[in-house]
Amino acid sequence: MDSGLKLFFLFCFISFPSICTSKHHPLDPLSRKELTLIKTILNKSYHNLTFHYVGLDEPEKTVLLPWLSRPTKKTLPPRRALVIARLHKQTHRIIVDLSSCSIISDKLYEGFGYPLLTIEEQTTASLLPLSYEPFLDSIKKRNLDLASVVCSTFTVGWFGEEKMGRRVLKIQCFHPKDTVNVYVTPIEGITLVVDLDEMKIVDYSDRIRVPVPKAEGTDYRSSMQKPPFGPSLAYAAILEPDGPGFKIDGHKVSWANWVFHVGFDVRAGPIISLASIYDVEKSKFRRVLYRGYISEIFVPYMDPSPEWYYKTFFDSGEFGLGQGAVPLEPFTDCPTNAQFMSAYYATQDGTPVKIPNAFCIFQKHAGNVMWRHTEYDIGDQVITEIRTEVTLVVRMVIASDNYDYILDWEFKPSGSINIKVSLTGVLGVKGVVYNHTDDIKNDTHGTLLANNTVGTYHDHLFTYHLDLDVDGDVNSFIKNNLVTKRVTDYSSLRKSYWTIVSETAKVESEARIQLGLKPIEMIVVNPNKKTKRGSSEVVSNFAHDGATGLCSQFR
Ligand SMILES: *[C@@H]1O[C@H](CO)[C@@H](O)[C@H](O)[C@H]1NC(C)=O
Ligand SMILES: *[C@@H]1O[C@H](CO)[C@@H](O)[C@H](O)[C@H]1NC(C)=O
Ligand SMILES: *[C@@H]1O[C@H](CO)[C@@H](O)[C@H](O)[C@H]1NC(C)=O
Ligand SMILES: [Cu+2]
Repeated sequence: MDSGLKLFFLFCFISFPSICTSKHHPLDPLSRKELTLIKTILNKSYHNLTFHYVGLDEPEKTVLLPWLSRPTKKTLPPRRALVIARLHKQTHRIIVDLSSCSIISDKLYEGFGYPLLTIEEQTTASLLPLSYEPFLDSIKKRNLDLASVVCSTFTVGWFGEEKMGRRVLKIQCFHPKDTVNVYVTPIEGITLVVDLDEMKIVDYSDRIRVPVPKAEGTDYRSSMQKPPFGPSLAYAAILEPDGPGFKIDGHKVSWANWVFHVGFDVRAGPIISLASIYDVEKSKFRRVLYRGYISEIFVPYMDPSPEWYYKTFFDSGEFGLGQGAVPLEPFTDCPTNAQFMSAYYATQDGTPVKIPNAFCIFQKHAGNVMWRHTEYDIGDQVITEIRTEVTLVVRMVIASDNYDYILDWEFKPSGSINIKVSLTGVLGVKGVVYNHTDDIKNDTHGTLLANNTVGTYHDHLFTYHLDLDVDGDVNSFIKNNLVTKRVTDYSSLRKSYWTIVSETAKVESEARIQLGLKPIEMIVVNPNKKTKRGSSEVVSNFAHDGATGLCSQFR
């Protein structure tokens, strides 16, 4: 045993008690200390490993549930990390056990696709064009100022290739000369391809030439705005004389009738687990959601041209929502009454990075009414009862290139969880020759927004992983179809009415739904728990009105 190894064991031995005698909840994200430990463990066994994903290897539900019902040290699931790393142009899935400081398994990943991009490799790749001769020639030919050129990296999409190719990114560049709004100044027509494992340019094309949009009036800094959009908009302070109304204990949050766990993952961003709501009649907490997070955001642009066809981004799986989380600014990103929580992720060499204020948690006083009733029908009395709506919001903001996503998990005392996504930021635009809609000859696949500037049609499609545990983990998914009944036998004066026709999914494929304008109600029930009236006791209901509401009704 060399002295380095001895030192390492010592380190492990010393760190172990504080890490594992566990003030940690089994679902807590990896701490700074744990990330450092993982880096140390892996660097002992591998050289030149690049870390693309380091996260909690979450205990299986079947392992976690016994701990939940009897949270003792004996039932505490082992604390493990999953590391996805690149080594010699291959992808490894490595499981590290944090209590024994050992590598439990290392499997080569032989499937299609590649791990998350690291921030470092994207930054390095985006600088390559600036010293690439053919690119410099193209910039000169366009009479552009090299000092103003910045480049950005784009994933290449998948178009049915069956063999693994090279791990490549495409690069396109911008010319933000008199603006900080980079994305409205595309140098259209130039595309570079970078092999990330070699970190060099392997393909180059300068296909078309169009003017770089002038980007006049697009600087978004508030100092550049005129009222009412400029700095003159008033702020408001929220007074909570009785305190914030919620309690944070590690990663566990309790508020009103709710308790839940807030986790963080470099890929998924925020993870809400074990959300339970207090049943006053039964004097106990009953679980609603085992685990929920965004599993993917798909952003395909609707332009088949060589410069745009490949823009079919997976913002979570390719770029990492957690990796894109920004430090939230008190008083602007979140109201004055917010409290903040930090997050950690590992860089390409495994070093932990802190995202201060990655989460904010606050009571939202939106001026809404939760419930009310005015009753005139009791003799001379008029009864008016009003409950003001106060909700609890857990917020994270992800900056994903030109876009900023505001992700809110909003808990309501009524038992609803409102999952909200707001899209903001700046547009990604395409440079065109046209200055007026009447001049357009060829399809631009978007809307002409300014001279030489088209906002390309595209979608942002959000997929949520929602493992609902409605009062236990044996649940059913039911589709309540609202079906029109015609009255043809003159048994009623009504000609038609609607009724509910329920379908319970027996296998997962039966739960697939093509969302459209058909009125359906999607509910998750616990068929084993019945009310005194015989209906399923707890119901979760996905609102189907554009909002991604999730309400739990304890009937
Ligand atoms: C479009 O406007 C730009 C200035 O924004 C100008 O340089 C260019 O000549 C105009 N193109 C046409 C076709 O009018
Ligand atoms: C329009 O499309 C045609 C055929 O694809 C092409 O030859 C031509 O250069 C395009 N014109 C412009 C202004 O983009
Ligand atoms: C936009 O293009 C039109 C037509 O070519 C031109 O008259 C106008 O000056 C341009 N606007 C700007 C802001 O460059
Ligand atoms: Cu968009």
